[in-house]
Amino acid sequence: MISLKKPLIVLALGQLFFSVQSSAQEHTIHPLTLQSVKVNDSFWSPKIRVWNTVTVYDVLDKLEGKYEIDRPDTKAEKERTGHTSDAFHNFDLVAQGKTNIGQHDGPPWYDGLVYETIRGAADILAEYPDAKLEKKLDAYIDRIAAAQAVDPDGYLNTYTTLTRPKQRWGLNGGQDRWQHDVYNAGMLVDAGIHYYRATGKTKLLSVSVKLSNYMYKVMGPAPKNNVIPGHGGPEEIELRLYQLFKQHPELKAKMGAPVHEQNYLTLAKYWIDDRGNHGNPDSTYKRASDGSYNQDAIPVTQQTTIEGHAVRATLLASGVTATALETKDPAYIKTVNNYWNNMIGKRMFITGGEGAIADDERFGPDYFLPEHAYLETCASIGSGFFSEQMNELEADGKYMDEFERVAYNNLLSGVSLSGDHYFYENPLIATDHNRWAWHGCPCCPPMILKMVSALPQYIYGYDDKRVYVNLFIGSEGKIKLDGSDITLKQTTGYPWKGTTHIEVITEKPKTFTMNVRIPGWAENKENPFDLYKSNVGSGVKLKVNGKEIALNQVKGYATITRSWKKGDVVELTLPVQPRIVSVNDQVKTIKGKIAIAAGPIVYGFESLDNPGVQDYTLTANTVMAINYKPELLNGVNVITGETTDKAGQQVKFTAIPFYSLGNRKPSTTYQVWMPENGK
Ligand code: FUB
Ligand code: ZN
Repeated sequence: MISLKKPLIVLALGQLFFSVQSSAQEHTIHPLTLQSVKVNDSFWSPKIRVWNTVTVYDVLDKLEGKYEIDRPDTKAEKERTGHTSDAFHNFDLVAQGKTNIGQHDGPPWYDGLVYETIRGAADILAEYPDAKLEKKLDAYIDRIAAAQAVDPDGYLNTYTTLTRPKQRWGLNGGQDRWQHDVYNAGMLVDAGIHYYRATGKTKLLSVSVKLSNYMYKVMGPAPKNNVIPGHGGPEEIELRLYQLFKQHPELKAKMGAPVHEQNYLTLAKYWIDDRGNHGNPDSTYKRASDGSYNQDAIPVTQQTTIEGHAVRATLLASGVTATALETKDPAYIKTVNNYWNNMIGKRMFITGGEGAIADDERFGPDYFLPEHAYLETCASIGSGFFSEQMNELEADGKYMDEFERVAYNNLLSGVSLSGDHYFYENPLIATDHNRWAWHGCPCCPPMILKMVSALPQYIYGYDDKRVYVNLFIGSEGKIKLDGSDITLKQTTGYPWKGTTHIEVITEKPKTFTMNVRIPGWAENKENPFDLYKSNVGSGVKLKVNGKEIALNQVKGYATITRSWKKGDVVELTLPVQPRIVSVNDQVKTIKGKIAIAAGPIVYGFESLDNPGVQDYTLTANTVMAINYKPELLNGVNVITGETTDKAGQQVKFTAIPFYSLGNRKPSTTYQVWMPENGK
């Protein structure tokens, strides 16, 4: 049984098409716009259909309070208030001018979860127009704008207004770490940007501008107030607001408020640089330290390890990386490398999970990787966003290896195959671990929506001379490279099969470099720091137009430079076959245990297929078979083999992808790591 040691609930599209692809610089990678990628993939497309038709509506309905009670926390909340928690009702109360009424539905960050869901939904709309969804979102946006309109400064955080209006931003004895004023504001701005990019509509963006202007006015070096976000994330978003207006100055006139985009960059940098600066206790410019929990014990550029609340830490890390990309500040670049190296080299779980410790939902110490770890879905997603940003900064395939690990494992496990039940914790061993319909702290479903809707952008990338194939997902990506329109068309059976074809479509022959990521696991480098080890032999092959070519690798990518003409095809073969993964000797918590993976997918053993699994051992050189079962769990590769139980009896085992565990009844007992036979 999973237990939370400390329950956290203390409760004109065409114009946009190429427009963000203009400032290419060598060796910083740019992702594509959502409108320039179309996914058509046997693994992802059916899932995307479920997320677009079930999950996004499910999350919005549940945020409206339409959820089944299947947990003690949602039950207790309903008993306390007499109703289910409706996030939109909070906005309506504020719009009616209510304040200080001691009543607010859901956690203080409920507004933020609405905005995050709107961001995810906006990205869905950018790829898959859906008039019904857009109408629904427009109606929510009207209610949000109405709530902001009652405040002359444009302030908006329903929790603070309804329960402690004198403590905006955590000032006057409040605590932003709890109130989430700045976090919620950041998520609002993010939603405004994404909704504009998807639909061209500016209402939510204008709300975002007013709120950002207000934050810029009240937060900053003295004589302003010493305020940092009580939860990382807003740093990256204010930077995005700055970038949006830099790219589209014509938008400023539509905001109904002044736009000085430089202020948003200043604010983002202030929120990074002010961490660790608690002010002189005798001055008015002071605040309580949020400690390492909120990455605030010491200045960011002095932080050499990734610490504290794992969602806060990974979102801050992503924000510092994005700011480093913009400013090229060497101190930021050094810091984010330190964060990433520590996270991936010493604290990451085999499924891409992050945050070992339930208490405070924190990163644990180095090499502390217990099977029962907490591993919040949001933390893994935060680390995925961070890794993607690192790849944009450093152009090194190892970052996308770790993005991919998250995507195929700890991200997908967070949502049921039916698309309407969710995991908060994703431990590597569990009994009676069930996805829930709704949670007292339902932060993970909106994060899942944000990541799955953004993911197509990261399949390809480009700089001024090169295109990058980062992920193996059937798709078409349109790239403007050095003045030429290039389309890359990918077909693949990945992750179940190892062969991918990438067709180049270009009007005229053009010389450029195509960088194709070669995953570390395919070359016996399970982890760049040897935190995990595996050996799948040699099976990577690369062909151009049917002819094998030498693997010329630079920083995790096979590079192919030639004059490309329409119809040229690159064929990549990766050894997607079962492999045994072991762990670095420094990891005492899973000493003597091994796990199974194939391609990017980590496998687990569910008691339904493996009665008595708790007594199994595994032999490192066991012979394993891998077969696709279309009728099982919406179609998965299953790994089978023979081993012995602790009594020495021969037993057959069946392993299924980690992400698919817990989708069948009645079994929800599973484990990933197995004691190695003889160890
Ligand atoms: O604080 C908002 C969200 O609630 C965090 O990101 C989650 O970890 C949960 O604590
Ligand atoms: Zn979460």
